[in-house]
Amino acid sequence: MTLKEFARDNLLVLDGAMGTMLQSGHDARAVHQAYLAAGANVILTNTFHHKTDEDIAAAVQAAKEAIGNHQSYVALDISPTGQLLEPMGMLSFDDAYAMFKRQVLAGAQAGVDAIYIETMTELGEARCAVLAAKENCDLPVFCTMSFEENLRTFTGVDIPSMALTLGGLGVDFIGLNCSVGPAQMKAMAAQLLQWTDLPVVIKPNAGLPKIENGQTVFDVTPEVFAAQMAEIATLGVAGIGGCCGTTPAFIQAISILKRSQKPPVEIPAALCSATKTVLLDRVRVTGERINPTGKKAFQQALLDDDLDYIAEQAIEQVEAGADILDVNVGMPGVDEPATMASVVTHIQSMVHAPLQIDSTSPAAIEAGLRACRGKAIVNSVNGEEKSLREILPLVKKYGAAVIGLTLDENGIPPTAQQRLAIAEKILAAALAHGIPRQDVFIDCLALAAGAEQSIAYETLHAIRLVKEQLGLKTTLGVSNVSFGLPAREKLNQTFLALALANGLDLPILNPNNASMLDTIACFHQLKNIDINSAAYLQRFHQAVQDSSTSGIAHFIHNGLQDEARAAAQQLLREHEPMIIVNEILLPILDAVGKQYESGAIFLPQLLRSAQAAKAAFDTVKQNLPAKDSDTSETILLATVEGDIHDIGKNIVKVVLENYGYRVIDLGKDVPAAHVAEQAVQHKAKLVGLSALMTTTLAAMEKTIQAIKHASPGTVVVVGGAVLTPEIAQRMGADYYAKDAIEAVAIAKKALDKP
Ligand code: THG
Repeated sequence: MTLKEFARDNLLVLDGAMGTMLQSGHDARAVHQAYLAAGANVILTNTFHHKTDEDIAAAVQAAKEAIGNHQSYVALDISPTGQLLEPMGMLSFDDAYAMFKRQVLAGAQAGVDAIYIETMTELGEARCAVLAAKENCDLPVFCTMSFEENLRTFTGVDIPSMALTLGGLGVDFIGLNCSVGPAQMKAMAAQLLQWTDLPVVIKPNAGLPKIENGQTVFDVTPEVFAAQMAEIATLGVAGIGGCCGTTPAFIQAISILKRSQKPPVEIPAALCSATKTVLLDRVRVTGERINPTGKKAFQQALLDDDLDYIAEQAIEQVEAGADILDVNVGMPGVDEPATMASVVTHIQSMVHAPLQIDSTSPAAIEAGLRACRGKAIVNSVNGEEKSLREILPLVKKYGAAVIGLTLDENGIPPTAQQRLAIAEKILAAALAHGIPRQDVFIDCLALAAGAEQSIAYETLHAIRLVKEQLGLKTTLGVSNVSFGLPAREKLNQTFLALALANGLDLPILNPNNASMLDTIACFHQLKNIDINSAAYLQRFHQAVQDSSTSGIAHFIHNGLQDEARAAAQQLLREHEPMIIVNEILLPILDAVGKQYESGAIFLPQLLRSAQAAKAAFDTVKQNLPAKDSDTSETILLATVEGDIHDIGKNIVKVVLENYGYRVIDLGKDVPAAHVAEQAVQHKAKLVGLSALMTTTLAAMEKTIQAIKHASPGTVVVVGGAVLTPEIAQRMGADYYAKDAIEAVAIAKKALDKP
């Protein structure tokens, strides 16, 4: 029986923690045997770190030997790269893909039963790993991500966005692992089950970490774990297991649980980025401005590869009220697939809005879909056989939605009935490719009323027919209607109102035209979608709007480096450098930090803002007297020995630097003695240490002792996923920082004392 067949009727019992078991003296095969004896029927290979092909082959071999003739399965464990992908970090999509592909090929070659991608916190990286698995083997693919108690990963991914995106890519099992215990994970599991039809696997930690007799332990016993997992099992999950802190006793205790039927769910029609899911439960605006048509400045930006100019268009439209952004980069002289990929990548680090990939080139569409970190819309297919044949497989493969234009080999038909017939044909083709009905949006095509007045109104009729007869969502490039006429905005606004009344869901328009968004706000009020007129009142009651969309605060908030640099240059004409730093830049950074702490923005925005602030800061620093700019104290950072996961440390580095501190980064997997020696050599007043894994907490403690021994005056701050303030204190650290913003506050305290 294959793993997928087995999983249809049986509860998958996965194994528990590997690292801590290995530390207590077992070899990998003995750990596997202990979990199998406890009742596990799926075991994960000892490959959490990226290993050589030989290591992977040996790890798979050990797992297979342990299984012998148990009715059990071996899954290849694949973990995050430990680096952030571009543009947030330095790792390119292609390099990350190559790393995952190598692991998948080695595992498949060694004969695993499944690929198990786990502990992911960045949706772009999870997608990259899933694509590498799907494109290089035929094995079932698991993908599980790690959410914190606020139901987001540390890069801001939310559960609906994960479910929509990974489900669309065709993973076979989806789930949650690590970060919290079963008590905290239950709410996460319930939300995930609302957003997916896929079998769900849940692998929490043994509660939350605490210190006992100088050791890090987790606070839940096997009995309590099993009781809490029983509640999760009754929700209808397909697999259960344990992550950090769990042992064979935990797996034994849950192995008696039975599979409960998952109640069927209706997954809402929705699109998403990595951090935001947009429900299609009302009119949603697609911003059309990222498009070179008729715009000299935009065309020049494309030719110059000026991504910040394009990002500014994205930010402006979202601030004006766009829910989705159309991205079109097609023009002569531009390598459309490459440009589509880089523009999509860049925009995504600046705004949360889902994207619509607008191109007639299948290669450009695929490049855009590959780079996209969420569930996108493909704009578009039409009724021509060639279009359907080339585009629909891409839509299916990447789990996107798709716009169907009601035209075919004979052009745009004049009557609504003929356009309905093309819509039907497109729908049938989409369904045949396995694209769900709710992901097909029909564009009945607005024509220029000045040129084709006799049939312009027919578009409205076609929208109604598509709505009533096919029940599909509709989209429309509204401003086509006024082409070549005066008073375009008035005609557009009236046409929009009529189209909404006939069932238009996704108008494509310029959101900077406030009158168009006014019309939509009014429509929602009249349609009783805007309950208690809340949005209406917010839009029209606010007398004075904040008009500060220029200036350095805006540029830093939106992560626009070139603009921030130019604005700093401008400020230098009017203010002293130290005034700019202390009274303008630092307060802006503090405001950004507060937004991050409150969950208003996420890690990608924080990093972009920090980088823009650094650009401004560097500009100002060139004008500081040498003495002033050299007084900054040195901070040492290191990820402790045995740990290669240094994302957290890298983020802290960027943010500290942008507050003007001099940071020396010792890297990852750094021996205690080396950190201590460097602390002495640089007379460091502050050292920051990070560790991601429970197994490296001992190395962290040893490093703290070495620093304190060699340089008693040095202050030590620690951070990392498995740490708590309590553990930090027990280890002898002076401070615990839960994130980069706290690290800055601590640096201020430790270094800036008068
Ligand atoms: N249906 C679908 N997709 C579409 C369209 C559609 N994508 C492209 C287009 N139509 C919608 N997008 C745009 C983008 C740019 C402009 C208009 C529509 C545009 N307008 C000004 C003009 O017409 O001269 C340019 C000047 C300016 O705005 O500054 O360029 O129908 N599915």
